[in-house]
Amino acid sequence: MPPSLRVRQHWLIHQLADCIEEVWRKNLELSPYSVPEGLGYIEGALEGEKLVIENHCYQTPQFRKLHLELAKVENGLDILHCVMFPNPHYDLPIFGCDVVGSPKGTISAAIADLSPVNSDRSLPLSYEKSLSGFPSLRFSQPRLLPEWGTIFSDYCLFIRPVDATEETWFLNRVRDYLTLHCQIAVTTPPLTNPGDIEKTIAGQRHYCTQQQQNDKTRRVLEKSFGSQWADRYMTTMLFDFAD
Ligand code: 18B
Repeated sequence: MPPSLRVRQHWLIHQLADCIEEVWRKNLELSPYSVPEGLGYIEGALEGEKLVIENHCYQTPQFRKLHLELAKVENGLDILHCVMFPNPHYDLPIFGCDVVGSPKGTISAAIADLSPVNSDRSLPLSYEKSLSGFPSLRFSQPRLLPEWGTIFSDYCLFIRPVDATEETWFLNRVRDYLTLHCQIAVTTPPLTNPGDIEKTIAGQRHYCTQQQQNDKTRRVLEKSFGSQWADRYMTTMLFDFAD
């Protein structure tokens, strides 16, 4: 195994990758997750633009898939992508995080959320109680969500951090969201009513079909791997759901 991509990535991405794995290890019982054939470590270079992708996946009793992905376009883009897909037998939101930047330069997008999966788009009370008490952060460049972004909660952070201070605020808030999420998840009893389980499955399906509409992600993947591959990757690796 070559050293993890993160050592060649933007500071914030490196820190976030370490932080996510640390919170997972500390709070959850991780088991291996088998990544679809050939999708663990990937290099693509159509149009001469080399893209390297590194996937780290786990599962736990409460999460059917924990996915941390690091990606690097050799001419500059650094990407961190993370999604925690709950086991649909638990009424838990979906933690997601996406950070896009250049290794030396700036971060253009930093997004993190605990996204609801029920039809009225509310978070379980335990989350609401804690999150509503977090002090608000005044980032100087908030960003507007795209049209498909109706899946995100009121606690969604979507910003362009302008300096190291704002990058650190983002990192710390992600750590707080993750820690809260893991701590609530391990004490949440499973659902017993088949109708409720159906609802969480439908909620995850909706989350994934919305995320699959992110043309900015699709374009980066298409440039290096072609459109068929990009489509397969977005539906089987990034945002898969049970039919
Ligand atoms: N994403 N992102 O994960 N995306 O995967 N991402 C971008 O400055 C990749 C998630 C989200 O404004 C951009 O505009 C690639 C998750 C939102 O229209 C690029 C991969 C979430 C936007 C990429 C990847 C999520 C966004 C443009 C696979 C949320 C803004 C950067 C490794 C939880 C979309 C910019 C818009 C943007 C790329 C959100 C290049 C290749 C989990 C909302």
